[in-house]
Amino acid sequence: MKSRIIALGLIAVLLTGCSGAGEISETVEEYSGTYAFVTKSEGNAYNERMAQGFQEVIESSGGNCLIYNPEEATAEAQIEILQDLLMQGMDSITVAANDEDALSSVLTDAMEQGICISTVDSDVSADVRQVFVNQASAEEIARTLIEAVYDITGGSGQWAILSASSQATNQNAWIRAMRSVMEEERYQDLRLVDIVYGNDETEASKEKTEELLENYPDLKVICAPTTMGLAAAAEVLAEREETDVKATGLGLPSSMSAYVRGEEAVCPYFYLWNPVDLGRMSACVSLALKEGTITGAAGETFETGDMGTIEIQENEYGGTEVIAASLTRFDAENIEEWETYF
Ligand code: RAM
Repeated sequence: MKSRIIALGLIAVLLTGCSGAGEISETVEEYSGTYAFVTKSEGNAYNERMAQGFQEVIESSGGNCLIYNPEEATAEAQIEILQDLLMQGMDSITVAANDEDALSSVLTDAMEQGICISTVDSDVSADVRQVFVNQASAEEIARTLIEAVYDITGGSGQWAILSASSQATNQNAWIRAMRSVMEEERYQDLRLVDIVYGNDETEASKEKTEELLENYPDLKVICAPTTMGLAAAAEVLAEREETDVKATGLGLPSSMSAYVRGEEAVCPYFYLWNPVDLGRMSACVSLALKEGTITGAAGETFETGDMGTIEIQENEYGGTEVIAASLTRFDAENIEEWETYF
């Protein structure tokens, strides 16, 4: 998983592309076109790593890459950027959505203009994108996190979720999946007492953590399925020497290394996939959509160099997806190995 270089084969392809220009049989030596990537928000190292992977593959393949980081993790901020991109006329747009439905209108316009549309990290509704580049299944993420909560609490007691924004498609899918895993017999003594939203902002997430600690004196674990939230929760817990509350969730090794070491570690362990690889996979999808080697239909395949031949699958919430990564556990043993990568 570490630092993969995707050497996209510069192969002969039959160009059909999203523009629906008809079938032009042509041998291309290099990819071309302009590929925009819209993250959830600025100031989030996870988004930067993902964009870095995307840019690396697009540019090394001969494409022009434009990265946009909205000022806030809101649908409104993304819509403004997307409207601008439509005026400029892109070949491809990839977005990590802050809202499942609110981008529908602008993405419909984009598709009507013949722009290739894909999502990554956080999806929109299936009819306004061709394919979703998913980090891992919601079920895998939910099961892994609930099992961590079970383990760290000792199998019983109160826990809470510190999420990102309340509209984020990925966060809501994971929370839904967590609720369903929680129904299993094994987890009956765990009590989810609250779900709070820190909007992927450090200060807001710290405030929400403080509120949880105040409102639930018997709280044992805060599970944050967001890298910004987990780092903020860990910071608050580390500052409060008297608390026994622990944090776990999805985090970046680079922002969590201060919190996983030692017996009193506020975060015994956490999980993530490689965000750079997620961005690289997303770029491969955008290139293949643009060149017309795929349309986003289930069963289609495309080449990614060292990530192998990838097959597009049905997505459980509609439309199709590519599963890009798998979860790695990070703890005191392996954090040093990873913290310089992402
Ligand atoms: C945050 C974002 C992102 C999520 C990661 C784990 O940076 O909310 O969407 O996938 O955490």
